[in-house]
Amino acid sequence: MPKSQYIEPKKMRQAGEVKFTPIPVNQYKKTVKQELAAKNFTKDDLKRIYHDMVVIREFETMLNLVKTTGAYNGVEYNNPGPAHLSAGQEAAAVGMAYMLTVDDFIFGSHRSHGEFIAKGLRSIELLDEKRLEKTMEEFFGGVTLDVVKKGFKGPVKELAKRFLIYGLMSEIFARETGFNKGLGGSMHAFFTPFGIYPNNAIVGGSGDIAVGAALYKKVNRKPGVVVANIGDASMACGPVWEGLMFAAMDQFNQLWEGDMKGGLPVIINIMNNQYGMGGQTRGETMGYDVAARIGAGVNPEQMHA
Ligand SMILES: Cc1ncc(C[n+]2csc(CCOP(=O)(O)OP(=O)(O)O)c2C)c(N)n1
Ligand SMILES: [Mg+2]
Repeated sequence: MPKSQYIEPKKMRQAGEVKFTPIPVNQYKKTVKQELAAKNFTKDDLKRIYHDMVVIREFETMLNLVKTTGAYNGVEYNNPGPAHLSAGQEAAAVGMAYMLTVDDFIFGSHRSHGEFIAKGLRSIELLDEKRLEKTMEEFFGGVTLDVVKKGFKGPVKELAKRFLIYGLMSEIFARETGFNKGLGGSMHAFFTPFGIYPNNAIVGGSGDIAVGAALYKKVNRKPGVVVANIGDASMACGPVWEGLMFAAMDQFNQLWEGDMKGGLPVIINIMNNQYGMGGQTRGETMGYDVAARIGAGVNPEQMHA
């Protein structure tokens, strides 16, 4: 109990109102032409965005065909493991990763292949060739790299893309050459050299783990922010609320001192596809109407929602 924060009964019991400010929703309406004209993006930026979206879609199309037909492009394969796909959510994944650096961490859900690939491609874009080569060579003694470099002649960044896709695919297929030796699989894949922290089979599991990672970054003065990519239905989960409350604690602003003053570097990114497993969130299983409303009650900044 901080003695410096005296709670004055008279003031606390004064009549008043709790006020909320409007939360903007669906404000982004620009076209590709407008973005180019405003010079917010170059043609190459936009091509990269589209490229990364297509890579994600094709990767998951491959998984879907393997699951449903036992083959992809004439190669037969049987994958008895899970694969929760995110067709239609590619833009959300690429947009999430677009401005991030390698120092920024992402955590995912049971449906996070897209975010994994988007963050991986973004990191490959940012890292220089030497560091990419070193990362691939040193990863598990180069077992993953050995497979992808066989017969490949091309730039290091292209090799790194093959490494990313193969490492994730092998992981989903429970192979030893996967990023986590096949022990994590679709829902627990990670590759920390690119700032990709684990996906999570526990719905909302990343909603509090990411807050812990943000606290780690803060108290150790590490650069970067942490993103929790979680589904709309996870907003009903207790751990997510614990994470939200922890991230918004007043003490960060009121009691922490010097360069430690201020909130945690965390972004709660709700991948809102309007459904959970047992129903639709809006109008049925939740009362929030719009997910961004949840931030409104958490602190006076409304979690910057
Ligand atoms: C704690 C927990 N409860 C229930 C489940 C079963 N489950 C798997 S996915 C899912 C729905 C998740 O919905 P949402 O968070 O909106 O993600 P989406 O599937 O829409 O991407 C549920 C309930 C689980 N994995 N973990
Ligand atoms: Mg959902």
